[in-house]
Amino acid sequence: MAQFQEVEKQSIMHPKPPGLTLHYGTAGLRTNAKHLDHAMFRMGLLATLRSKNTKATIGVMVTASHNPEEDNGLKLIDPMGEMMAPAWEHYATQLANADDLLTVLKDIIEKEAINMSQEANVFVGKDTRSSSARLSQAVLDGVSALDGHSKDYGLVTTPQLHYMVRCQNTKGKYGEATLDGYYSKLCQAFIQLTKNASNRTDDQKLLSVDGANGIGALKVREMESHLKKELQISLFNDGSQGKLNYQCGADFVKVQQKPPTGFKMNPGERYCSFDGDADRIVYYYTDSEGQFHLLDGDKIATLMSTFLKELLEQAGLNLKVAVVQTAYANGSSTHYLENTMKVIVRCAKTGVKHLHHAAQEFDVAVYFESNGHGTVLFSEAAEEKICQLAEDPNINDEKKRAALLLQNTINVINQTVGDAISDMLFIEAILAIKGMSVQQWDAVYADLPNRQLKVKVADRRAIDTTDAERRAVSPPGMQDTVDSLVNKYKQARSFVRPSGTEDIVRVYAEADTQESADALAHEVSLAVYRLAGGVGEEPKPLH
Ligand code: 16G
Ligand code: ZN
Repeated sequence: MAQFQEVEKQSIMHPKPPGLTLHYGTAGLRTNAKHLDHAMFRMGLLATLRSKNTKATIGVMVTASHNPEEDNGLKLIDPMGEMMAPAWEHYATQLANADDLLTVLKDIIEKEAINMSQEANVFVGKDTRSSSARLSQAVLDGVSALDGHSKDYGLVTTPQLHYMVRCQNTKGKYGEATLDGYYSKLCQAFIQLTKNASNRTDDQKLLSVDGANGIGALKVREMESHLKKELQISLFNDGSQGKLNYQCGADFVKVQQKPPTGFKMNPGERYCSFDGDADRIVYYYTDSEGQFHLLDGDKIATLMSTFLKELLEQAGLNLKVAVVQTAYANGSSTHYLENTMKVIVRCAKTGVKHLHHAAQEFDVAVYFESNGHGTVLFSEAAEEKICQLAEDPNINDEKKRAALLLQNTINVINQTVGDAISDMLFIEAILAIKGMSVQQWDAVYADLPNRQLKVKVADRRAIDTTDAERRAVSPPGMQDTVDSLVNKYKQARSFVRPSGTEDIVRVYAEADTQESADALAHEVSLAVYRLAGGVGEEPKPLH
């Protein structure tokens, strides 16, 4: 076939470096940008096949999120704006590593019974990395080699591209597949929501945003005029001087538990940080003693789910709210949600696709990883009930207000994936409506002190887990040891899991004091080292 000849010809321009193996994992493909050209071309081919296979538009986002500027990567986006189906992740890995490209390509076509005369459409976007322009061109080359149509959105955040894909495939029902459409939908909903905040002062309209020197900063700037001064953003780490993700951004703030560099914090004021592709957000402030307070994904999920539950009750709608977390969620947040808020809490495996999937089972579900990636999903039936109620002329004022707030909430949220911009607008609207300060939000519950450690082992697959990664089933004796160590401390919890992104085992521990959490984390690390084949020096105590 002429198509395959074209692929063969073009692939010569995108040679695979010998001996390189890549893996399409939870975060897509990710490595040093020098090694990615061939993989990008090939993922252009794969996206075209996926488009023919689903008879819908597929997205390809070129980004390495919170990784350093030298890295790059790619994520494929399925028709409803969600992450690509797991079966195809396997094809992505095979194709990226194939020495005989055509054989693997034909194999996928045969296995999925793809009709090669079916039209294909692929949306492509990229972040601000210096390598992104060249690499997204390689994706576009891949699409055209298989006669696919492509639309290059250029510089966009990851969630913006997810949004475009969903808009395109739902024929405008979700919104218009343009940046202007995205800003208009979200900002109009935000302005409608904040109209309900009667005593909002000018001070409460101010927010400082750390753009991680990345794409999020550019896009916040682009959005500003749509906000009509209802939110006044002071942007720092906007990319004009600093390096992408370097000592700034959501990942830095969460992992280091300290403010980003690049500005001075004023006590009591509200700050937030995006990550390098703006699909994560965390909030923070310092108190009058200079103490740093972080409001992570768990605090965000609590704020959002509480707001939604209250509104649904006021609206008299019998819809269940659930929160989906991972094992990393602070025990205090889970306790508060289950016992005080009385919402359903589910624990999913680490990785956005697992949370998203678990959230799809409920009427209204808030999902968040502690690291700040998350969003809210409404089932189709829930959306319909809310819209019907909002249009019902025979309801009282309280119900009407709640129904309209819920309707605007649906519109401010990007349901395809965690979106720092959309999450920020929703959080700001909730704080405004509730007249809540960041300190009051923080005081809803107190985080249990916790510690995360890494252990190097010969083969991290020696650790196998169950129960959403909360219990180890191998190596033998591992879980019993963890259990007996946990029993020594108060309010303690600990688990171990192999990392999906690094060649290490991760250890998490929490307890009533920082000393206890640190000691427990160290003792569990030692157990991993001894039972799961640790390499290098034995883990040392933290104090
Ligand atoms: C990936 C995941 C992120 C998860 C992290 C865990 C996506 C898009 N990203 O970055 O959600 O928190 O991996 O890394 O799913 P780990 O397995 O090394 O702990
Ligand atoms: Zn990201």
